[in-house]
Amino acid sequence: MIRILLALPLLFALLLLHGDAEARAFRVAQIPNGSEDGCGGCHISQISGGPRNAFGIEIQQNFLSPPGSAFGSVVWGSALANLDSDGDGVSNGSELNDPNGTWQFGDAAPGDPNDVTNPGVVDTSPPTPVPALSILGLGLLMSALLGLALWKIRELNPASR
Ligand SMILES: [Ca+2]
Repeated sequence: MIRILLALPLLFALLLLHGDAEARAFRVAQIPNGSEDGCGGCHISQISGGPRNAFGIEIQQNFLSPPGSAFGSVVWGSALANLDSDGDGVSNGSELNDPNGTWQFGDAAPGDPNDVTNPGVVDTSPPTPVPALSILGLGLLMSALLGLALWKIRELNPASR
């Protein structure tokens, strides 16, 4: 029993030290469509947290109330929505379906959840639609190349006719 009592302060200190990178699940509900990426909205891992991504670093440094508090709340609004934390050319608000930062804690998730991308990860931007003419052009090019290849094979091997 005494060993357990002696170990408790050590365990508490370890939790405090480790806790800096731990995801705080309550913050998921403090950003629009936060449940789409879960802890992965701000951290590398969607499940356990770990190191913060660019969006998580932005919030940790500039958008917590009280500032820098381990138990602070996310300050979601136009200032955070207008930034592009991951530098992919799409604002945080656009990635989370709230481009103007008008969503408030407790509101329904805005927009179509299928349009949500991670504001802390560059390669999760919505794919740019490929124009139909590009697809048609690529198809014609591939057909022409295939026809040319077949013609060349027949020319080189007359027995295949
Ligand atoms: Ca972005």
